[in-house]
Amino acid sequence: MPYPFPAPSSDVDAFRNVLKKSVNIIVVAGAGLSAGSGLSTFRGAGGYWRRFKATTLATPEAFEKNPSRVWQFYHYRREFALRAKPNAAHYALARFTSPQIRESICAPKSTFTVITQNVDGISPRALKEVTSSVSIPEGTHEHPHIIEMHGRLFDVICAKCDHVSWNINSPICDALAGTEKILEAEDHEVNIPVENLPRCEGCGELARPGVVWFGETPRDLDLIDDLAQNADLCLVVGTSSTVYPAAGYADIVRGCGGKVAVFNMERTSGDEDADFLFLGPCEETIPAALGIAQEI
Ligand code: BV8
Ligand code: ZN
Repeated sequence: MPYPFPAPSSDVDAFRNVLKKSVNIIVVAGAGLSAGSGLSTFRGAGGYWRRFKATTLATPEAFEKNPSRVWQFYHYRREFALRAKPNAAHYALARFTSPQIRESICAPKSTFTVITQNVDGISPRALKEVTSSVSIPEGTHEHPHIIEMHGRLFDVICAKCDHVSWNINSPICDALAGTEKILEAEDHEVNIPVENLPRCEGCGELARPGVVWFGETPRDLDLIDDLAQNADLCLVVGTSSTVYPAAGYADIVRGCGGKVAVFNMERTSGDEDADFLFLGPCEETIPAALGIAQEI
């Protein structure tokens, strides 16, 4: 049944009507979701760490060539992510995970999954906090509430034996302590010997951050493809839609007859094809569009 809405509309009532008819809803989120929590994004001013483009450090080659530098980059992001607080957009999406809350907003028996490109762990933290006030059934492997498709900053994996450990130690090792304060390009770069970098708790080999680097295969691709093909509605939140395969899911949803709503501070590639476009800080536009109160 065709929806008679010109695209992209920023008509919240029209969006709510689509929500009302939507059964399977997904979110594709990016760094902009956590910008309101003080975390830098990958593009624009935030796209650089010291004199390095963040995307150039998020590669196996960069780690191979200079594990000290790459670990200092991820140590810096761990320290900021540990101190960051979920914002109103994280909480609104977390509350929307509650079937009871969705009952009055979406179609009966609706499903909702957040697919995030963010490795900061803030969406899972917001969800954990919210479960103290609203009933949310446990997520399952088949139906997780959140899919961290680019991995997790606080997972530490072994390049040799695949041992994975969850590590929120701050600092993660003594040699990295204080290096998060070295920001200026010209500042002397500390070259930490590999034996003093994070080691695998299993075999003692050099460990790496549990994130998906460029050229590596993202997580749960089959599950995500299924969700995209069965989604009635996809909320694209705080992403420049430039990194694949994440940037391709909105097209898949639209190609399968679903609707797409983009939430971003600015126009982004492909948003002209969306059905809805809500410009502004998502920590304001998401709670407003979903009609979910700000407090947890
Ligand atoms: C792969 C983890 C093979 C590490 C990351 C097709 C075409 C071209 C290239 C490719 C292609 N397919 C694959 C590629 C190569 C590559 C790629 O896409 N390159 C790009 C640069 C062209 N992709 C890969 O290598 C992927 N792997 O393809 O493997 C494969 C493929 C399929 C099946 C099997 C195998 C792996 C990519 C993952 C890399 N790892 N992160 C780490 O975090 O360090 S990517 C990383 O960068 C983030 O996770 C995120 O994905 C991306 C950054 O993008 P955004 O999150 O969107 O952030 P950005 O700063 O760009 O934008 C922020 C937006 O928010 C802005 O629009 C801004 O306006 C907005 N905003 C800001 N504040 C707010 C806001 N919006 C609302 N409210 C606010 N307050
Ligand atoms: Zn190991």
